[in-house]
Amino acid sequence: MVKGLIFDLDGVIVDTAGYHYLAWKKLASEIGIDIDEQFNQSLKGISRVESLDKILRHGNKQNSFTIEEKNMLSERKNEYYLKLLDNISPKDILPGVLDLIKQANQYNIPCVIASASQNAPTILKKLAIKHYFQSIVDPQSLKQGKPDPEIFLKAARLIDVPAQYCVGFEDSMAGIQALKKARIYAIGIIAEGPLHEADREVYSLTEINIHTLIK
Ligand code: B16
Ligand code: MG
Repeated sequence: MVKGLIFDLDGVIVDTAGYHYLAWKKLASEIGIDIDEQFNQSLKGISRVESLDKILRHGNKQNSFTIEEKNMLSERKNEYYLKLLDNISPKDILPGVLDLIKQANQYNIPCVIASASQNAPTILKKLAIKHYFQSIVDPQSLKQGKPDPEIFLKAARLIDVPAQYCVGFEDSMAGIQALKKARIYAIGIIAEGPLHEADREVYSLTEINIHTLIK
């Protein structure tokens, strides 16, 4: 019986991976590194700092910048990303999301966001759905990113529901692994490729029936 719903953001509620990609590509090209869409897949669910480190390693420039310079590069990428986010609105909410969170609210099943994105509150406001969520995990409060289970265990604590009574929705491999380590039932939203480690794979949240979850 499910008593709490835990949502990843990018790739589950809204598809912002393309905007992350454009912003990283611009930043990377400014420092002489080329990234393609396939490489971008490996950045899904990974924090901003880790993403930059991966890009620098990809371009063999892992020792070319000081910590201060890397902070400036991350901030610059975020400025590019935020500019691109100007375009998003409720029409970008992925299929099935609104019905699911509205129904969960009706049945008093708390919903919580467990995203690596520091921009989650801004994005949820732009989508006009922030009020459906009881809580948002602050990714800066975490010691480890996904695939460590910390973010999902914290999400379950924030809504005061034991992990075994929660369901988590994720689109990244790192996120599915984190859910499994937290012993949370993992539903994988398939975009590019399969998420075989998930307990269940769906193409969109339209396939999720709240009544089946909570009975
Ligand atoms: P920000 P999720 C993740 O969101 C993205 O998948 C990942 O590509 C991004 O680097 C990360 O958020 C950090 O985002 O730069 O906005 O803090 O999938 O965990 O919701
Ligand atoms: Mg995601």
